[in-house]
Amino acid sequence: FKVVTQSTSPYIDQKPGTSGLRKKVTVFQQPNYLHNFVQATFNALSIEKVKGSTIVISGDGRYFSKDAVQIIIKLSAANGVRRVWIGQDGLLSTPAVSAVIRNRVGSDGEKAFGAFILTASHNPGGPHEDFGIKYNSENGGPALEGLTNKMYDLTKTIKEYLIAEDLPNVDISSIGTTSFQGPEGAFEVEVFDATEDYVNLLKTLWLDSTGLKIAHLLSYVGTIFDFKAIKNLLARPDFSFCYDALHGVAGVYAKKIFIDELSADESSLLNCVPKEDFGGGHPDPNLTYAKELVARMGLSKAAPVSEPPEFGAAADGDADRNMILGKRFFVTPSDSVAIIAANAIGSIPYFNSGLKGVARSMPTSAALDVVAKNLNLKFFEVPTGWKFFGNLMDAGLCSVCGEESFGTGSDHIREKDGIWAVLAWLSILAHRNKNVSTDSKLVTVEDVVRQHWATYGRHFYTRYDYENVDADAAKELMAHLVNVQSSLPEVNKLIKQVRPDVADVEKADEFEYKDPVDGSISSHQGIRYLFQDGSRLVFRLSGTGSEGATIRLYIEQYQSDSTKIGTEAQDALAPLVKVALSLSKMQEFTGRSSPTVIT
Ligand code: VG1
Ligand code: CO
Repeated sequence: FKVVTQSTSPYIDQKPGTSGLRKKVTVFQQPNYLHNFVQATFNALSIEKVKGSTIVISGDGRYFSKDAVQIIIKLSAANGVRRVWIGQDGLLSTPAVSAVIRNRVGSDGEKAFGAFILTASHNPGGPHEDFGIKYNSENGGPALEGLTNKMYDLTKTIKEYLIAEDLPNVDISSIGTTSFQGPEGAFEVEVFDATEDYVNLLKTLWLDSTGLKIAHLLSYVGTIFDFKAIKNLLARPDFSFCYDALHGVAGVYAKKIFIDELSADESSLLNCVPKEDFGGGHPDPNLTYAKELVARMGLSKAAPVSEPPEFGAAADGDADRNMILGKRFFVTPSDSVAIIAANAIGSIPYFNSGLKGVARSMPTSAALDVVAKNLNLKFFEVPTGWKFFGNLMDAGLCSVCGEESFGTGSDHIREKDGIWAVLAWLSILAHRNKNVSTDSKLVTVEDVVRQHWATYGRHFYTRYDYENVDADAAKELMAHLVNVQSSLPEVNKLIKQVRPDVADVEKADEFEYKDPVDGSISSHQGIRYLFQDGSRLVFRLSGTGSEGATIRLYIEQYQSDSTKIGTEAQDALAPLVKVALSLSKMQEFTGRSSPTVIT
Protein backbone atom coordinates (compact mmCIF):
# COMPACT_ATOMS: atom_id res chain seq x y z
CA PHE A 1 0.00 0.00 0.00
CA LYS A 2 0.94 3.62 -0.45
CA VAL A 3 0.80 6.33 2.20
CA VAL A 4 -1.18 9.41 1.21
CA THR A 5 -1.15 12.73 3.06
CA GLN A 6 -4.67 14.19 3.03
CA SER A 7 -5.38 17.76 3.97
CA THR A 8 -8.21 18.38 6.38
CA SER A 9 -9.69 21.12 8.51
CA PRO A 10 -10.38 20.97 12.24
CA TYR A 11 -13.67 20.33 14.03
CA ILE A 12 -14.10 22.33 17.20
CA ASP A 13 -16.09 19.78 19.17
CA GLN A 14 -13.70 16.87 19.67
CA LYS A 15 -13.08 17.20 23.40
CA PRO A 16 -13.18 13.76 25.05
CA GLY A 17 -15.58 13.62 28.02
CA THR A 18 -15.68 11.40 31.13
CA SER A 19 -15.05 8.39 28.92
CA GLY A 20 -13.99 9.23 25.37
CA LEU A 21 -15.56 11.19 22.54
CA ARG A 22 -19.32 10.59 22.15
CA LYS A 23 -21.45 12.09 19.41
CA LYS A 24 -24.37 11.23 17.20
CA VAL A 25 -23.45 8.81 14.40
CA THR A 26 -24.25 11.56 11.90
CA VAL A 27 -21.57 13.74 13.49
CA PHE A 28 -18.99 10.96 13.16
CA GLN A 29 -20.05 10.48 9.53
CA GLN A 30 -19.01 14.02 8.58
CA PRO A 31 -16.05 14.07 6.18
CA ASN A 32 -12.78 13.39 8.02
CA TYR A 33 -14.37 13.63 11.48
CA LEU A 34 -13.12 10.23 12.66
CA HIS A 35 -9.88 10.60 10.69
CA ASN A 36 -9.05 13.87 12.45
CA PHE A 37 -9.65 12.43 15.90
CA VAL A 38 -7.57 9.30 15.31
CA GLN A 39 -4.71 11.24 13.70
CA ALA A 40 -4.76 13.73 16.59
CA THR A 41 -4.51 10.76 18.97
CA PHE A 42 -1.49 9.37 17.12
CA ASN A 43 0.12 12.81 17.12
CA ALA A 44 -0.58 13.24 20.84
CA LEU A 45 1.01 9.86 21.56
CA SER A 46 3.95 10.90 19.33
CA ILE A 47 4.55 9.36 15.95
CA GLU A 48 7.86 7.79 17.08
CA LYS A 49 6.00 5.72 19.65
CA VAL A 50 3.21 4.78 17.28
CA LYS A 51 5.67 3.54 14.64
CA GLY A 52 6.26 -0.18 14.95
CA SER A 53 3.63 -0.61 17.68
CA THR A 54 0.66 -2.94 18.09
CA ILE A 55 -2.73 -1.24 18.44
CA VAL A 56 -6.06 -2.83 19.41
CA ILE A 57 -9.20 -1.72 17.55
CA SER A 58 -12.64 -3.07 18.55
CA GLY A 59 -15.76 -2.23 20.46
CA ASP A 60 -19.35 -3.00 21.37
CA GLY A 61 -20.43 -3.54 17.75
CA ARG A 62 -22.75 -0.55 17.58
CA TYR A 63 -23.81 1.00 14.27
CA PHE A 64 -20.89 2.59 12.34
CA SER A 65 -18.31 0.33 14.07
CA LYS A 66 -17.65 -1.75 10.97
CA ASP A 67 -16.88 1.37 8.89
CA ALA A 68 -14.83 2.87 11.72
CA VAL A 69 -12.68 -0.27 12.10
CA GLN A 70 -11.69 -0.16 8.41
CA ILE A 71 -10.92 3.56 8.55
CA ILE A 72 -8.75 3.18 11.66
CA ILE A 73 -6.91 0.22 10.09
CA LYS A 74 -5.99 2.43 7.10
CA LEU A 75 -4.90 5.33 9.33
CA SER A 76 -2.84 2.96 11.49
CA ALA A 77 -1.07 1.41 8.52
CA ALA A 78 -0.18 4.86 7.16
CA ASN A 79 1.13 6.05 10.52
CA GLY A 80 3.59 3.18 10.75
CA VAL A 81 1.71 0.91 13.17
CA ARG A 82 3.16 -2.56 12.65
CA ARG A 83 0.16 -4.62 13.67
CA VAL A 84 -3.45 -4.17 14.69
CA TRP A 85 -5.36 -6.60 16.85
CA ILE A 86 -9.07 -6.97 16.30
CA GLY A 87 -11.63 -9.08 18.13
CA GLN A 88 -13.67 -11.25 15.76
CA ASP A 89 -16.38 -9.14 14.07
CA GLY A 90 -14.75 -6.07 15.59
CA LEU A 91 -16.16 -7.01 18.99
CA LEU A 92 -14.35 -6.66 22.30
CA SER A 93 -15.90 -5.52 25.54
CA THR A 94 -14.18 -2.61 27.28
CA PRO A 95 -12.88 -4.89 30.07
CA ALA A 96 -11.70 -7.41 27.47
CA VAL A 97 -9.74 -4.67 25.70
CA SER A 98 -8.06 -3.89 29.00
CA ALA A 99 -7.20 -7.58 29.41
CA VAL A 100 -5.89 -7.77 25.83
CA ILE A 101 -3.61 -4.76 26.33
CA ARG A 102 -2.26 -6.12 29.60
CA ASN A 103 -1.95 -9.80 28.80
CA ARG A 104 -1.95 -10.63 25.12
CA VAL A 105 1.48 -11.39 23.71
CA GLY A 106 2.12 -11.50 19.96
CA SER A 107 4.09 -14.23 18.19
CA ASP A 108 7.09 -11.87 18.33
CA GLY A 109 6.74 -11.38 22.09
CA GLU A 110 5.32 -7.87 21.66
CA LYS A 111 2.37 -6.50 23.64
CA ALA A 112 -0.14 -3.82 22.63
CA PHE A 113 0.72 -0.15 23.01
CA GLY A 114 -2.88 1.04 23.24
CA ALA A 115 -6.43 0.64 21.97
CA PHE A 116 -9.22 2.44 20.22
CA ILE A 117 -12.45 1.24 21.82
CA LEU A 118 -15.42 1.91 19.57
CA THR A 119 -18.32 2.47 21.93
CA ALA A 120 -20.66 5.01 23.42
CA SER A 121 -21.18 2.61 26.30
CA HIS A 122 -24.73 2.80 27.70
CA ASN A 123 -25.96 5.32 25.08
CA PRO A 124 -28.36 3.91 22.46
CA GLY A 125 -27.01 2.93 19.02
CA GLY A 126 -28.24 3.08 15.42
CA PRO A 127 -28.06 5.50 12.47
CA HIS A 128 -29.68 8.30 14.51
CA GLU A 129 -28.15 7.46 17.87
CA ASP A 130 -24.66 7.60 19.37
CA PHE A 131 -21.21 6.45 18.40
CA GLY A 132 -18.07 6.93 20.45
CA ILE A 133 -14.39 6.26 20.66
CA LYS A 134 -12.12 5.97 23.66
CA TYR A 135 -8.38 5.57 23.72
CA ASN A 136 -6.83 3.28 26.32
CA SER A 137 -3.15 3.36 27.23
CA GLU A 138 -0.43 0.80 27.86
CA ASN A 139 -1.61 -0.02 31.39
CA GLY A 140 -4.98 -1.06 29.91
CA GLY A 141 -6.81 1.93 31.38
CA PRO A 142 -8.51 4.99 29.89
CA ALA A 143 -6.18 7.75 28.68
CA LEU A 144 -5.43 10.20 31.49
CA GLU A 145 -6.46 13.85 31.31
CA GLY A 146 -2.96 14.97 30.29
CA LEU A 147 -3.26 12.89 27.12
CA THR A 148 -6.91 13.64 26.33
CA ASN A 149 -6.27 17.37 26.70
CA LYS A 150 -3.36 17.07 24.30
CA MET A 151 -5.53 15.13 21.83
CA TYR A 152 -8.19 17.81 22.05
CA ASP A 153 -5.66 20.61 21.49
CA LEU A 154 -4.34 18.88 18.39
CA THR A 155 -7.84 18.37 16.94
CA LYS A 156 -8.25 22.15 17.01
CA THR A 157 -5.28 22.76 14.70
CA ILE A 158 -5.07 19.59 12.61
CA LYS A 159 -4.24 20.23 8.95
CA GLU A 160 -3.55 16.77 7.55
CA TYR A 161 -3.67 13.07 8.22
CA LEU A 162 -1.93 10.02 6.80
CA ILE A 163 -3.94 7.25 5.22
CA ALA A 164 -3.33 4.02 3.29
CA GLU A 165 -6.19 4.64 0.89
CA ASP A 166 -5.48 1.70 -1.38
CA LEU A 167 -5.37 -0.84 1.45
CA PRO A 168 -8.27 -3.24 0.79
CA ASN A 169 -10.94 -3.66 3.45
CA VAL A 170 -9.97 -6.52 5.77
CA ASP A 171 -12.38 -9.38 6.53
CA ILE A 172 -12.84 -9.10 10.30
CA SER A 173 -15.41 -11.86 10.50
CA SER A 174 -12.92 -14.71 10.47
CA ILE A 175 -9.99 -15.44 12.73
CA GLY A 176 -6.57 -15.13 11.15
CA THR A 177 -3.79 -12.80 10.12
CA THR A 178 -3.58 -10.76 6.91
CA SER A 179 -0.26 -9.15 5.96
CA PHE A 180 0.36 -6.17 3.75
CA GLN A 181 3.49 -4.56 2.46
CA GLY A 182 3.88 -0.83 2.99
CA PRO A 183 6.66 1.66 2.27
CA GLU A 184 8.19 1.02 5.69
CA GLY A 185 7.73 -2.75 5.83
CA ALA A 186 5.06 -5.25 6.78
CA PHE A 187 1.71 -4.34 8.32
CA GLU A 188 -0.44 -7.05 9.89
CA VAL A 189 -4.10 -7.29 10.80
CA GLU A 190 -4.74 -10.11 13.26
CA VAL A 191 -8.32 -11.09 14.05
CA PHE A 192 -8.76 -13.29 17.14
CA ASP A 193 -11.45 -14.81 19.33
CA ALA A 194 -12.92 -11.94 21.40
CA THR A 195 -13.24 -14.05 24.55
CA GLU A 196 -9.79 -15.66 24.60
CA ASP A 197 -7.66 -13.31 26.68
CA TYR A 198 -10.43 -12.13 28.97
CA VAL A 199 -11.73 -15.57 29.89
CA ASN A 200 -8.21 -16.90 30.40
CA LEU A 201 -7.52 -14.05 32.76
CA LEU A 202 -10.60 -14.71 34.89
CA LYS A 203 -10.20 -18.42 35.10
CA THR A 204 -6.51 -19.10 35.15
CA LEU A 205 -3.59 -17.30 36.63
CA TRP A 206 -3.35 -13.70 37.66
CA LEU A 207 -0.70 -11.03 37.84
CA ASP A 208 1.16 -10.12 40.96
CA SER A 209 1.29 -6.57 42.24
CA THR A 210 4.38 -5.67 40.27
CA GLY A 211 2.55 -6.49 37.05
CA LEU A 212 4.89 -9.37 36.24
CA LYS A 213 3.31 -12.47 34.87
CA ILE A 214 3.85 -15.34 37.22
CA ALA A 215 4.54 -18.51 35.30
CA HIS A 216 1.76 -20.98 35.87
CA LEU A 217 3.99 -23.91 36.70
CA LEU A 218 6.78 -22.10 38.45
CA SER A 219 4.80 -20.41 41.16
CA TYR A 220 1.10 -20.89 40.92
CA VAL A 221 -0.58 -18.16 42.90
CA GLY A 222 -4.23 -18.73 42.26
CA THR A 223 -7.16 -18.02 40.03
CA ILE A 224 -9.23 -14.86 40.17
CA PHE A 225 -12.40 -16.85 40.71
CA ASP A 226 -13.08 -20.37 41.82
CA PHE A 227 -15.07 -21.45 38.75
CA LYS A 228 -15.79 -24.85 40.30
CA ALA A 229 -17.46 -23.32 43.34
CA ILE A 230 -19.59 -21.05 41.12
CA LYS A 231 -20.49 -23.99 38.92
CA ASN A 232 -21.70 -25.91 41.97
CA LEU A 233 -23.83 -22.96 43.04
CA LEU A 234 -25.43 -22.67 39.59
CA ALA A 235 -26.14 -26.42 39.61
CA ARG A 236 -28.09 -26.31 42.91
CA PRO A 237 -31.76 -27.13 42.44
CA ASP A 238 -32.68 -24.23 44.75
CA PHE A 239 -30.63 -21.67 42.78
CA SER A 240 -31.59 -19.99 39.53
CA PHE A 241 -29.88 -17.38 37.43
CA CYS A 242 -30.60 -14.86 34.68
CA TYR A 243 -28.29 -12.56 32.71
CA ASP A 244 -29.36 -9.77 30.36
CA ALA A 245 -26.76 -8.33 27.95
CA LEU A 246 -29.28 -5.81 26.53
CA HIS A 247 -27.98 -6.79 23.07
CA GLY A 248 -24.56 -5.37 23.88
CA VAL A 249 -21.20 -7.06 23.55
CA ALA A 250 -21.54 -8.77 26.96
CA GLY A 251 -23.58 -11.48 25.23
CA VAL A 252 -20.42 -12.87 23.60
CA TYR A 253 -18.76 -13.29 26.98
CA ALA A 254 -21.91 -14.43 28.79
CA LYS A 255 -22.26 -17.41 26.42
CA LYS A 256 -18.66 -18.41 26.85
CA ILE A 257 -18.51 -17.97 30.62
CA PHE A 258 -21.97 -18.79 31.94
CA ILE A 259 -22.93 -21.51 29.44
CA ASP A 260 -19.66 -23.11 28.24
CA GLU A 261 -17.59 -22.72 31.38
CA LEU A 262 -20.16 -22.73 34.18
CA SER A 263 -22.82 -24.93 32.56
CA ALA A 264 -25.74 -22.60 33.20
CA ASP A 265 -28.81 -23.27 31.09
CA GLU A 266 -29.18 -21.41 27.76
CA SER A 267 -32.52 -20.12 28.99
CA SER A 268 -30.65 -18.06 31.63
CA LEU A 269 -29.47 -15.66 28.95
CA LEU A 270 -31.59 -12.73 27.78
CA ASN A 271 -30.73 -10.48 24.81
CA CYS A 272 -27.29 -12.01 24.43
CA VAL A 273 -26.99 -11.52 20.66
CA PRO A 274 -25.10 -8.26 20.02
CA LYS A 275 -27.01 -5.90 17.75
CA GLU A 276 -25.95 -2.68 16.03
CA ASP A 277 -28.90 -0.84 17.53
CA PHE A 278 -29.22 -2.87 20.75
CA GLY A 279 -32.61 -4.02 19.52
CA GLY A 280 -33.83 -0.43 19.65
CA GLY A 281 -33.27 -0.29 23.42
CA HIS A 282 -31.14 1.75 25.74
CA PRO A 283 -28.25 -0.55 26.75
CA ASP A 284 -28.06 0.80 30.29
CA PRO A 285 -28.37 -1.71 33.13
CA ASN A 286 -30.73 -0.04 35.57
CA LEU A 287 -34.30 -0.51 36.76
CA THR A 288 -35.67 1.76 34.03
CA TYR A 289 -33.95 0.37 30.94
CA ALA A 290 -33.39 -3.33 31.72
CA LYS A 291 -37.16 -3.86 31.58
CA GLU A 292 -37.23 -7.52 30.61
CA LEU A 293 -34.85 -8.57 33.35
CA VAL A 294 -36.59 -6.38 35.92
CA ALA A 295 -39.89 -8.08 35.10
CA ARG A 296 -38.36 -11.53 35.18
CA MET A 297 -36.88 -10.84 38.61
CA GLY A 298 -40.32 -9.97 39.96
CA LEU A 299 -39.56 -6.27 40.32
CA SER A 300 -42.23 -4.98 37.99
CA LYS A 301 -45.56 -4.17 39.62
CA ALA A 302 -47.23 -4.22 36.21
CA ALA A 303 -46.04 -7.73 35.37
CA PRO A 304 -45.94 -9.90 38.49
CA VAL A 305 -44.26 -13.32 38.23
CA SER A 306 -44.72 -16.25 40.56
CA GLU A 307 -41.20 -17.68 40.83
CA PRO A 308 -38.44 -15.22 39.84
CA PRO A 309 -34.82 -16.45 39.67
CA GLU A 310 -32.64 -16.14 42.77
CA PHE A 311 -30.07 -14.01 40.98
CA GLY A 312 -30.21 -11.62 38.03
CA ALA A 313 -27.73 -9.28 36.39
CA ALA A 314 -27.41 -7.01 33.38
CA ALA A 315 -24.66 -5.20 31.47
CA ASP A 316 -24.38 -2.05 29.38
CA GLY A 317 -23.43 -1.86 25.68
CA ASP A 318 -19.68 -2.29 26.20
CA ALA A 319 -20.06 -4.62 29.20
CA ASP A 320 -18.17 -2.57 31.75
CA ARG A 321 -21.29 -1.82 33.83
CA ASN A 322 -23.38 -4.22 35.86
CA MET A 323 -26.64 -4.31 37.72
CA ILE A 324 -27.07 -6.94 40.43
CA LEU A 325 -30.54 -8.15 41.42
CA GLY A 326 -31.88 -10.74 43.81
CA LYS A 327 -35.33 -12.23 43.74
CA ARG A 328 -37.60 -9.14 43.92
CA PHE A 329 -34.61 -7.22 45.23
CA PHE A 330 -32.36 -4.44 43.87
CA VAL A 331 -28.77 -3.98 45.03
CA THR A 332 -27.59 -0.39 44.72
CA PRO A 333 -24.22 -0.15 42.97
CA SER A 334 -22.81 1.74 45.96
CA ASP A 335 -23.82 -1.13 48.25
CA SER A 336 -22.53 -3.67 45.76
CA VAL A 337 -18.94 -2.48 45.83
CA ALA A 338 -19.02 -2.21 49.63
CA ILE A 339 -20.39 -5.73 49.97
CA ILE A 340 -17.85 -7.16 47.54
CA ALA A 341 -15.05 -5.47 49.51
CA ALA A 342 -16.41 -6.73 52.83
CA ASN A 343 -16.75 -10.32 51.57
CA ALA A 344 -13.79 -10.53 49.18
CA ILE A 345 -11.42 -12.42 51.42
CA GLY A 346 -12.53 -16.02 51.64
CA SER A 347 -14.98 -15.81 48.72
CA ILE A 348 -12.72 -14.69 45.86
CA PRO A 349 -9.34 -16.45 45.57
CA TYR A 350 -7.71 -13.39 43.96
CA PHE A 351 -8.10 -11.53 47.24
CA ASN A 352 -7.01 -14.28 49.59
CA SER A 353 -3.86 -12.45 50.51
CA GLY A 354 -5.85 -9.32 51.40
CA LEU A 355 -6.99 -6.07 49.84
CA LYS A 356 -4.39 -3.40 49.07
CA GLY A 357 -7.02 -0.72 49.49
CA VAL A 358 -10.41 0.35 48.18
CA ALA A 359 -11.67 3.39 46.29
CA ARG A 360 -14.88 4.97 45.10
CA SER A 361 -15.86 7.93 42.97
CA MET A 362 -16.98 11.03 44.86
CA PRO A 363 -20.74 10.77 44.20
CA THR A 364 -20.79 7.06 45.17
CA SER A 365 -22.27 6.49 48.64
CA ALA A 366 -20.08 6.15 51.70
CA ALA A 367 -21.03 2.49 52.23
CA LEU A 368 -17.52 1.58 51.10
CA ASP A 369 -15.99 4.09 53.54
CA VAL A 370 -17.60 2.28 56.47
CA VAL A 371 -16.23 -1.07 55.31
CA ALA A 372 -12.76 0.44 54.82
CA LYS A 373 -12.84 1.90 58.31
CA ASN A 374 -14.01 -1.33 59.92
CA LEU A 375 -11.54 -3.52 58.07
CA ASN A 376 -8.76 -0.98 58.39
CA LEU A 377 -8.19 -0.66 54.65
CA LYS A 378 -6.59 2.17 52.69
CA PHE A 379 -9.37 4.28 51.22
CA PHE A 380 -9.53 6.79 48.33
CA GLU A 381 -12.23 9.09 46.98
CA VAL A 382 -11.65 10.09 43.34
CA PRO A 383 -13.59 12.14 40.75
CA THR A 384 -16.15 10.45 38.49
CA GLY A 385 -14.61 8.26 35.77
CA TRP A 386 -12.60 5.08 35.86
CA LYS A 387 -9.36 6.70 34.70
CA PHE A 388 -8.77 8.02 38.20
CA PHE A 389 -8.54 4.53 39.70
CA GLY A 390 -5.75 3.47 37.31
CA ASN A 391 -2.90 5.34 39.01
CA LEU A 392 -3.92 3.98 42.43
CA MET A 393 -3.97 0.44 41.07
CA ASP A 394 -0.68 0.81 39.21
CA ALA A 395 0.88 2.01 42.46
CA GLY A 396 -0.48 -1.01 44.34
CA LEU A 397 -2.78 1.10 46.52
CA CYS A 398 -6.16 -0.25 45.54
CA SER A 399 -7.71 -3.66 44.86
CA VAL A 400 -11.45 -3.02 44.63
CA CYS A 401 -13.26 0.08 43.42
CA GLY A 402 -16.65 1.21 42.27
CA GLU A 403 -18.95 3.95 41.09
CA GLU A 404 -22.62 4.58 41.81
CA SER A 405 -23.23 4.44 38.06
CA PHE A 406 -23.25 0.63 38.00
CA GLY A 407 -19.48 0.32 37.68
CA THR A 408 -17.49 -2.13 39.79
CA GLY A 409 -14.09 -3.68 39.33
CA SER A 410 -10.68 -4.60 40.63
CA ASP A 411 -7.02 -4.36 39.75
CA HIS A 412 -7.12 -7.52 37.60
CA ILE A 413 -7.50 -4.98 34.74
CA ARG A 414 -7.80 -1.17 34.50
CA GLU A 415 -11.47 -0.85 33.54
CA LYS A 416 -14.67 -1.49 35.36
CA ASP A 417 -15.86 -4.97 34.58
CA GLY A 418 -19.51 -6.00 34.33
CA ILE A 419 -18.99 -9.76 34.20
CA TRP A 420 -16.36 -9.64 36.93
CA ALA A 421 -18.95 -8.07 39.23
CA VAL A 422 -21.42 -10.86 38.50
CA LEU A 423 -18.78 -13.51 39.17
CA ALA A 424 -17.83 -11.71 42.38
CA TRP A 425 -21.43 -11.85 43.59
CA LEU A 426 -21.81 -15.49 42.55
CA SER A 427 -18.58 -16.23 44.44
CA ILE A 428 -19.94 -14.59 47.58
CA LEU A 429 -23.17 -16.57 47.31
CA ALA A 430 -21.26 -19.79 46.64
CA HIS A 431 -19.15 -19.19 49.72
CA ARG A 432 -22.10 -18.32 51.96
CA ASN A 433 -23.96 -21.42 50.82
CA LYS A 434 -21.00 -23.78 50.92
CA ASN A 435 -22.31 -25.59 53.95
CA VAL A 436 -26.00 -24.95 53.38
CA SER A 437 -27.71 -28.15 52.26
CA THR A 438 -30.27 -27.91 49.48
CA ASP A 439 -33.10 -28.83 51.86
CA SER A 440 -32.40 -25.93 54.21
CA LYS A 441 -32.85 -22.28 53.25
CA LEU A 442 -30.48 -20.84 50.65
CA VAL A 443 -28.62 -17.67 51.66
CA THR A 444 -29.94 -15.20 49.08
CA VAL A 445 -28.77 -11.90 47.61
CA GLU A 446 -31.26 -10.12 49.85
CA ASP A 447 -29.93 -11.95 52.94
CA VAL A 448 -26.37 -10.91 52.12
CA VAL A 449 -27.40 -7.26 51.70
CA ARG A 450 -29.57 -7.13 54.85
CA GLN A 451 -26.83 -8.72 56.91
CA HIS A 452 -24.43 -6.13 55.54
CA TRP A 453 -26.74 -3.28 56.57
CA ALA A 454 -27.15 -4.79 60.02
CA THR A 455 -23.38 -4.82 60.48
CA TYR A 456 -22.36 -1.55 58.82
CA GLY A 457 -25.53 0.52 58.71
CA ARG A 458 -27.37 1.44 55.52
CA HIS A 459 -26.74 4.23 53.03
CA PHE A 460 -30.03 5.12 51.42
CA TYR A 461 -29.19 6.34 47.97
CA THR A 462 -30.74 7.63 44.78
CA ARG A 463 -29.67 9.55 41.68
CA TYR A 464 -31.85 11.90 39.64
CA ASP A 465 -30.79 12.60 36.04
CA TYR A 466 -32.13 15.55 34.08
CA GLU A 467 -31.14 14.70 30.52
CA ASN A 468 -30.85 16.97 27.52
CA VAL A 469 -31.36 20.17 29.51
CA ASP A 470 -30.50 23.47 27.83
CA ALA A 471 -26.72 23.82 28.26
CA ASP A 472 -26.85 27.43 29.46
CA ALA A 473 -29.61 26.67 31.96
CA ALA A 474 -27.51 23.83 33.35
CA LYS A 475 -24.48 26.10 33.72
CA GLU A 476 -26.57 28.72 35.47
CA LEU A 477 -27.93 26.17 37.90
CA MET A 478 -24.41 25.03 38.75
CA ALA A 479 -23.22 28.62 39.16
CA HIS A 480 -26.18 29.27 41.43
CA LEU A 481 -25.23 26.29 43.59
CA VAL A 482 -21.62 27.44 43.87
CA ASN A 483 -22.92 30.82 44.92
CA VAL A 484 -25.41 29.49 47.50
CA GLN A 485 -22.82 27.21 49.03
CA SER A 486 -20.53 30.11 49.94
CA SER A 487 -22.66 31.00 52.96
CA LEU A 488 -23.53 28.07 55.22
CA PRO A 489 -25.89 30.07 57.50
CA GLU A 490 -27.85 31.05 54.37
CA VAL A 491 -27.92 27.43 53.20
CA ASN A 492 -29.19 26.20 56.54
CA LYS A 493 -31.82 28.92 56.72
CA LEU A 494 -33.10 27.90 53.29
CA ILE A 495 -33.15 24.25 54.28
CA LYS A 496 -35.02 24.85 57.51
CA GLN A 497 -37.74 26.69 55.57
CA VAL A 498 -38.38 23.60 53.47
CA ARG A 499 -37.68 20.71 55.86
CA PRO A 500 -37.00 21.62 59.49
CA ASP A 501 -36.37 17.91 60.19
CA VAL A 502 -33.23 17.74 58.02
CA ALA A 503 -29.81 18.05 59.69
CA ASP A 504 -27.59 21.11 59.20
CA VAL A 505 -25.09 21.34 56.37
CA GLU A 506 -21.67 21.47 57.97
CA LYS A 507 -19.55 21.76 54.85
CA ALA A 508 -20.09 22.59 51.20
CA ASP A 509 -17.54 22.77 48.43
CA GLU A 510 -16.61 22.06 44.84
CA PHE A 511 -14.79 18.76 44.81
CA GLU A 512 -11.15 18.92 43.83
CA TYR A 513 -8.83 15.93 43.63
CA LYS A 514 -5.11 15.71 43.92
CA ASP A 515 -3.87 12.41 42.57
CA PRO A 516 -1.73 10.93 45.37
CA VAL A 517 0.50 9.18 42.83
CA ASP A 518 1.33 11.80 40.20
CA GLY A 519 0.19 14.93 42.03
CA SER A 520 -2.07 16.08 39.18
CA ILE A 521 -5.07 18.18 40.17
CA SER A 522 -8.62 17.87 38.82
CA SER A 523 -10.97 20.64 39.88
CA HIS A 524 -14.68 21.47 39.45
CA GLN A 525 -15.63 17.83 39.91
CA GLY A 526 -19.07 18.49 41.39
CA ILE A 527 -20.68 20.51 44.14
CA ARG A 528 -21.13 18.81 47.49
CA TYR A 529 -23.30 19.60 50.47
CA LEU A 530 -22.24 17.53 53.46
CA PHE A 531 -24.70 17.27 56.35
CA GLN A 532 -23.94 16.78 60.04
CA ASP A 533 -25.61 13.35 60.10
CA GLY A 534 -23.50 12.04 57.21
CA SER A 535 -26.10 12.76 54.53
CA ARG A 536 -24.88 14.25 51.26
CA LEU A 537 -26.23 16.06 48.24
CA VAL A 538 -24.02 16.19 45.17
CA PHE A 539 -24.63 17.99 41.89
CA ARG A 540 -22.59 17.59 38.74
CA LEU A 541 -22.83 17.85 34.99
CA SER A 542 -22.43 14.67 32.99
CA GLY A 543 -19.46 14.31 30.68
CA THR A 544 -20.83 11.48 28.52
CA GLY A 545 -23.93 12.93 26.86
CA SER A 546 -24.05 13.76 23.18
CA GLU A 547 -26.78 16.41 23.21
CA GLY A 548 -27.49 19.36 25.50
CA ALA A 549 -26.47 18.94 29.13
CA THR A 550 -27.33 16.32 31.71
CA ILE A 551 -27.56 17.38 35.35
CA ARG A 552 -26.99 14.63 37.89
CA LEU A 553 -28.23 14.97 41.44
CA TYR A 554 -26.99 12.38 43.93
CA ILE A 555 -28.82 11.99 47.24
CA GLU A 556 -27.59 9.96 50.16
CA GLN A 557 -28.55 9.37 53.78
CA TYR A 558 -26.83 7.20 56.35
CA GLN A 559 -28.82 5.18 58.86
CA SER A 560 -27.09 3.13 61.54
CA ASP A 561 -30.17 2.52 63.71
CA SER A 562 -31.02 -1.12 63.01
CA THR A 563 -34.74 -0.52 63.62
CA LYS A 564 -34.81 1.99 60.75
CA ILE A 565 -32.73 0.31 58.06
CA GLY A 566 -35.73 -1.48 56.58
CA THR A 567 -37.51 1.73 55.49
CA GLU A 568 -38.28 2.11 51.76
CA ALA A 569 -35.51 4.17 50.13
CA GLN A 570 -37.94 6.70 48.60
CA ASP A 571 -39.49 7.39 52.01
CA ALA A 572 -36.16 7.71 53.76
CA LEU A 573 -34.85 10.11 51.12
CA ALA A 574 -37.98 12.24 50.58
CA PRO A 575 -36.91 15.11 52.87
CA LEU A 576 -33.48 15.39 51.27
CA VAL A 577 -34.97 15.27 47.76
CA LYS A 578 -37.18 18.19 48.66
CA VAL A 579 -34.23 20.14 50.04
CA ALA A 580 -32.12 19.41 46.94
CA LEU A 581 -34.77 20.57 44.50
CA SER A 582 -35.43 23.74 46.40
CA LEU A 583 -31.79 24.60 47.07
CA SER A 584 -30.89 24.19 43.38
CA LYS A 585 -34.11 25.82 42.07
CA MET A 586 -34.19 22.86 39.69
CA GLN A 587 -37.57 23.58 38.17
CA GLU A 588 -36.90 27.30 37.87
CA PHE A 589 -33.65 26.80 35.97
CA THR A 590 -34.51 23.76 33.84
CA GLY A 591 -38.27 23.93 33.48
CA ARG A 592 -38.40 20.28 34.55
CA SER A 593 -40.79 19.17 37.24
CA SER A 594 -39.31 15.67 37.35
CA PRO A 595 -36.09 13.92 36.35
CA THR A 596 -35.68 11.92 33.11
CA VAL A 597 -34.39 8.86 34.96
CA ILE A 598 -34.14 7.89 38.60
CA THR A 599 -31.61 5.21 39.56
C1 VG1 B 1 -20.98 8.46 33.54
C2 VG1 B 1 -20.97 7.96 34.97
C3 VG1 B 1 -19.54 7.66 35.41
C4 VG1 B 1 -18.91 6.66 34.43
C5 VG1 B 1 -19.00 7.21 33.03
C6 VG1 B 1 -18.48 6.24 32.01
O1 VG1 B 1 -20.26 9.67 33.46
O2 VG1 B 1 -21.56 8.88 35.83
O3 VG1 B 1 -19.56 7.17 36.72
O4 VG1 B 1 -17.57 6.44 34.77
O5 VG1 B 1 -20.36 7.50 32.71
O6 VG1 B 1 -19.12 5.00 32.04
P1 VG1 B 1 -20.98 11.11 33.45
O7 VG1 B 1 -19.87 12.10 33.28
O8 VG1 B 1 -21.98 11.07 32.37
O9 VG1 B 1 -21.66 11.24 34.78
V1 VG1 B 1 -19.36 4.16 30.63
O10 VG1 B 1 -19.94 2.61 31.03
O11 VG1 B 1 -20.41 5.21 29.86
O12 VG1 B 1 -17.88 4.16 29.86
CO1 CO C 1 -19.93 1.26 29.59
